Amino acid sequence: MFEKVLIANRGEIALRIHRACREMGIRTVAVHSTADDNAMHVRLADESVCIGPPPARDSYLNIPAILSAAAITGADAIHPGLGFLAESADFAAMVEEHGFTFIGPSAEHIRLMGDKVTAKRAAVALGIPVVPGSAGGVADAAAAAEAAAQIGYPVLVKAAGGGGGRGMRVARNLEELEIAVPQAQGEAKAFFGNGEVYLERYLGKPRHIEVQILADGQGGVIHLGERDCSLQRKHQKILEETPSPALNVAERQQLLTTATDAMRKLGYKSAGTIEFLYQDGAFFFIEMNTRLQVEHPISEMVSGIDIVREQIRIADGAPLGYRQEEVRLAGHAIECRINAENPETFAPSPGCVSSYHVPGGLGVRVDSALYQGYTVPPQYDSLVAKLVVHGTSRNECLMRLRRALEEYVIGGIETTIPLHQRLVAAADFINGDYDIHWLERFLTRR
Ligand code: MV4
Repeated sequence: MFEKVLIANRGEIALRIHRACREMGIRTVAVHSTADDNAMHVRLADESVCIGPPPARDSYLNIPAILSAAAITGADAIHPGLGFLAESADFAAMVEEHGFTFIGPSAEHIRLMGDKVTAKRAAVALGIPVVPGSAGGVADAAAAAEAAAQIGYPVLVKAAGGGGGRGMRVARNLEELEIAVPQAQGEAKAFFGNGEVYLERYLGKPRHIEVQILADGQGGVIHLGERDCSLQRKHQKILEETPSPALNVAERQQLLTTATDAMRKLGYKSAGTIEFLYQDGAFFFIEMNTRLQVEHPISEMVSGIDIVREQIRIADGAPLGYRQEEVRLAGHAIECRINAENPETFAPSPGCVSSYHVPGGLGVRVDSALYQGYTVPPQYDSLVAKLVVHGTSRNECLMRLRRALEEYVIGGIETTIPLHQRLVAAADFINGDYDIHWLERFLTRR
């Protein structure tokens, strides 16, 4: 097993990885920017290395600085966490070329899934249902028009290099398509340096449901159930839950076995998530995330399996510690993403945390790098805490979540806790009756 792991990240996820390492007897190296001198991930790590100034491109995205930090501290492996370099195939390859182990999938699988056109082609080959659409990219509006005539309107123009909704345009007819294609190409080129776009039938009211996979690259593949991530605003997830209130037993089984079988066929290794849109009883592959995800704790809460520990064991060459028959998914779990933002305008609210009280008790988990007296820097993501609650039933989980939200005190900065309190009191949410557009409509009410 590794003796020392460098964690190439910050905040709550760096802490999460540190905790898994500690429990495994692995020493940790934190890296940090000068904005994070006093960060909790630096304080808890066995060693730390400053890798640059506050802008992420000069520090948390600075590959030479990170590799140098690993070399001088004698780390065996590098965990990229999420965001930053976690889905950079080039980084994964360079880590290995420099003699360290990358705690994640192969650079080839990261690259395959990073391009949405090649990912979709792979999904088809693996027997995963995809949204009907163009066969690969479309070169221009004329080619798009031909594809759209086959698919039927409305269609969605998507960026091959994309994700997160950038370079996406809905077209309801030919006239709109002729505008949408060059617009999407321009935006895609500007954001991803890749102007390639493709077409899909536009689903008007889907849910976003994803499957958590763990695979050892030796034939061992398990799922840890699905997560419903439909509650989002501007492509930022706000609250996630498992199991999805939308699926019946047969649909769930079909979804989970399809995803698991596909990853076995692919020879995938590490943790991964397959994202689907679900509408009118059918599910369609949209993307695969080849990394640990923010919302992984809800899958841990219902399965009792430490996903980060399994990632580390797998990277070390060990077979999966579990067979599917040994995985028991019990009860219900919900995660509230708590951001340092105004709960109505979503304006960032960095600053000093003047008072801090964390909820606890049965079934309550808080993943956060906050502490009283800490100053949330303005340079990074506004996620400051994840409140994760488990209950034997969805109703018990909701009752516990309301109680935990009441207990949580984060003083001195604005947070989205009041938004979550409104959300858990909303009838549609209580009934599990929501799609990917529900939250944005809810936010315009009142
Ligand atoms: C879609 C869709 C409707 N139809 N594809 C948005 C981000 C990207 N990763 C996939 N996205 C969507 N793809 C088809 N064919 C609607 C969305 C979408 C969405 C998906 C998941 C979660 C939130 C979303 C919000 C708006 C649009």
